[in-house]
Amino acid sequence: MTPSDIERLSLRLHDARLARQEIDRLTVEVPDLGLSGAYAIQADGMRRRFEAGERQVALKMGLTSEAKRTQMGLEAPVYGVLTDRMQVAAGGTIPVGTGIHPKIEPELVFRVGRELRGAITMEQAAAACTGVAPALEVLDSRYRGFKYFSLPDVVADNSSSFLFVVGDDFRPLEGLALDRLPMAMSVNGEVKQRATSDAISGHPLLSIVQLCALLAERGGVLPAGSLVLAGAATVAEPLQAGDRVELVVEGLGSVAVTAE
Ligand code: OOG
Ligand code: MG
Repeated sequence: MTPSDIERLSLRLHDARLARQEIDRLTVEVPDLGLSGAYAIQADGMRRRFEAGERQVALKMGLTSEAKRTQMGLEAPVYGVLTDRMQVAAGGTIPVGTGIHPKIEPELVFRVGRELRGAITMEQAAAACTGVAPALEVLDSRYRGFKYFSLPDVVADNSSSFLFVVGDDFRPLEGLALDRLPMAMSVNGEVKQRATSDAISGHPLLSIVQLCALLAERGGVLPAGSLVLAGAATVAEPLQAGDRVELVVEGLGSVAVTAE
């Protein structure tokens, strides 16, 4: 792929997002897209958003749970970049009409106090984290029907990022059994998804380890002060205007949001 291919394809996704218009997956036109081309398109799409004044505040891991990989028919974890403009305050409202076909999923979010890079251990990841909180990610895909795409398609589309919500109350990691936290996501008072936090990468801190490894493959680092969404513990639920969604994580607290 040439630099002009990368720009052309990232512009197509960028325009689709702004116009709320579904498009065909990129691999229809470029069957041999591959992951390195896909991350280059993702990075170019983020360049467009940064040039428009958005600021990177978080990174997300995706497809870290078996449930999600099976739901999407995809095989490996991926990452995406989240900006200040994508963050919705806890207890706030999700403007579903600004997306195409949004879905919501239960997550944990870490705050990382210092820069992390390359091959790190889980202990190093834990030591760098200044807190953990419940989080909800609202996904959207620029692709037709939000389905039947390949890993490179998802990655190029910033791993289906749209909006995210983090709990107000970050807790220190000390004393928390991070891989044994019961998580329950309810929609309009009815629990729709349940899991234990080890559904996220076997241990949610492993998501940070994997993220650093994936970033290093393309010369990237996890900047100090970043939030990291560790990946959904369960499949995502469709989100409609009027829905109130709450995630309760036993031992950690809760976060809620209302769709409008
Ligand atoms: C890809 C993004 C997955 C997660 O937490 O697993 C993700 C998708 O499902 O479209 O964010
Ligand atoms: Mg997610």
